[in-house]
Amino acid sequence: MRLSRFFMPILRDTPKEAEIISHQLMLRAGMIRQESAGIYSWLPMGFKVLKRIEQIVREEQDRTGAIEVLMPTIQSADLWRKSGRYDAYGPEMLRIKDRGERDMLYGPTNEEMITDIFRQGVKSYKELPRNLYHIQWKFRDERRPRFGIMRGREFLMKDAYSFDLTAEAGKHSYNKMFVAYLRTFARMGLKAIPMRADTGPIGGDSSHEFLILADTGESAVFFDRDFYDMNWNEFSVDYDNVGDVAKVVGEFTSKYAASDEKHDTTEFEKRVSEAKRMSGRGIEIGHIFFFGDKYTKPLGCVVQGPTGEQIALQSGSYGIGVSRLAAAVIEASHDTAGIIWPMQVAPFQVGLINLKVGDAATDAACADLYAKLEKAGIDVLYDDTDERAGGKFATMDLIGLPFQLVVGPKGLKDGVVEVKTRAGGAKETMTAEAAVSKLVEAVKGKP
Ligand code: P5A
Repeated sequence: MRLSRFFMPILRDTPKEAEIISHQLMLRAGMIRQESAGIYSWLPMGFKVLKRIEQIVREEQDRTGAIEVLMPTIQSADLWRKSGRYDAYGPEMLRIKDRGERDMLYGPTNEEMITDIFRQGVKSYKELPRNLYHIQWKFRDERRPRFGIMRGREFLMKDAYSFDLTAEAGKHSYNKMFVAYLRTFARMGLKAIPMRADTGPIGGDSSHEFLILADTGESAVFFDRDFYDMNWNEFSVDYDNVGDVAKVVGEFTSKYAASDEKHDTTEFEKRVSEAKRMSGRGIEIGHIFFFGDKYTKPLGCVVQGPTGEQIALQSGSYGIGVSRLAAAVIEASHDTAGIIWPMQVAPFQVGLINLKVGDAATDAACADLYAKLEKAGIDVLYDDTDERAGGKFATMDLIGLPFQLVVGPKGLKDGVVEVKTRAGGAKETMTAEAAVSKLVEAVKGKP
C-alpha cells in the first residue's frame, strides 16, 4: 500500500480523553474513531489488525475441531424468557422493539440462541461431542464504557459453545478450549495467565479467565511467580488425547492464580512461598465457563442416550475479546515512540521509507524494493509522501510496523539501504538485495 493513497489519519498530539496508553496510541495511529460512548469505527489500520487477530483466533478454534457458524446480532426475547435471563440480565442488555412491538435485543452473548440451534439439529448421542463458535459483534450497555475499545459497548467477541453427553466429556471440551486459549494468546506474543473466576451472569460452577498483566488492567490479580517460567511457546497437543490435554491444563491450574473476586489470602499464603507471591493488575482477554445443563434443560436441548432415555446435554461457553485484544497487545508492547506490533498481528510487516521523493534513483530503488517485497507476499506500507524525513520516522515508529526499510540518495550512492527493527531499534545497513532476503526470511521464515 502506498501511503499517498492510504487513509491513515495520524494525530500528532495525544487526545485528552484517552486515559490509557493503548487508547492514546490507537487514536494517534488512526486505527479507530469514537462514534458514541463505547462505539467505534475501525479505520483501515485498525481493521487490518482486527482481522489478523480474528484469523489467529479462528485458526486455533478450528484446530480443536470447533465448527464456525454465524448468528445474528439481533435476537428475539423469547428464548431469553425461557432461560430466565431476560429479566436477570439487567440494564446492560440493549432492549429493542421492532415495528410489530415484539421484544428484541442486541445480543450480549449467545448461549440461548446456540442451544436452540443445536436442540433442533441434534437427535442422538452419536452426534456428540460438538463445539460451535462464531465471531460476531456484541452489545453490552456498560455502565462505564472506557479505555477505548478495551471496554466498549459494542465489541467483537469469539464465542464458542460445547455440547457433550456427560459432565466428564464436557470437562474434556472445556480443557480443549483452555489449551487453545494458551496457544491463541501465545501466537499474539501474550502471556495470558489462567485464573479461577466468578461466573457472573453466564452462570455455572467452573470458570477461568485469562488475564495479561498490565498496570492499566481493571482487575487486581494474585499469582505464583512460577508462571513466569512456564512454557508459553506454541506447544502442540493432540486434542483427541484426553490425558495429554488434561496434563497441560493441570500444569497451569496447579499453580495459584486468582483475580480479586476469587482471591483467598489464606490459601495464597498457604500454597505460595512469600518470595513467590506476586500481585499486580490484569486485563481479561478470555473467559471460559462450564455450566452443565443450565441452558440445555430449560431450552429442551436433549438427545436420546444409549439406552433410549432423554438426556439434557452438558455444555460450556468460551469467550475471547477479539476487539479488546487489539488494545491488550498494545498495552503489552509499546515504547515512548509508539506501538511495537508483534509480527503475527502487525497491519503491515514492513514500512518502506523513501527519504527523497522526486529523486529518480531513490524513487526507482524504492519501486523495485516495494515490488519485490510484495511479490514475496509481504505486506508493505510504502511512505512515498513528500513529508520531511523526521516526520516519516516519527510516523513509522508510532504505527509500529515490525521493520522499517529506509532508502535515501546518500546510502544509494554507497550501494546500501537501512533496515531498522522496531522492537529494540537495531539498525543495519546492507545492499538492497540483502535487505530483501533478510526481510523475507524474518517475515516468512527460512526458505
Ligand atoms: C463466554 C462466551 C461470555 O460472554 N458467553 C459467550 C461467555 N463471557 S464474558 O466474559 O462475559 O465475555 C467474554 C470476553 O469478551 C470480552 N469482553 C469485552 N470486550 C470489550 N468490551 C467489553 N465491554 C467486553 N465485555 C467482555 C472479554 O475479553 C471477555 O473475556
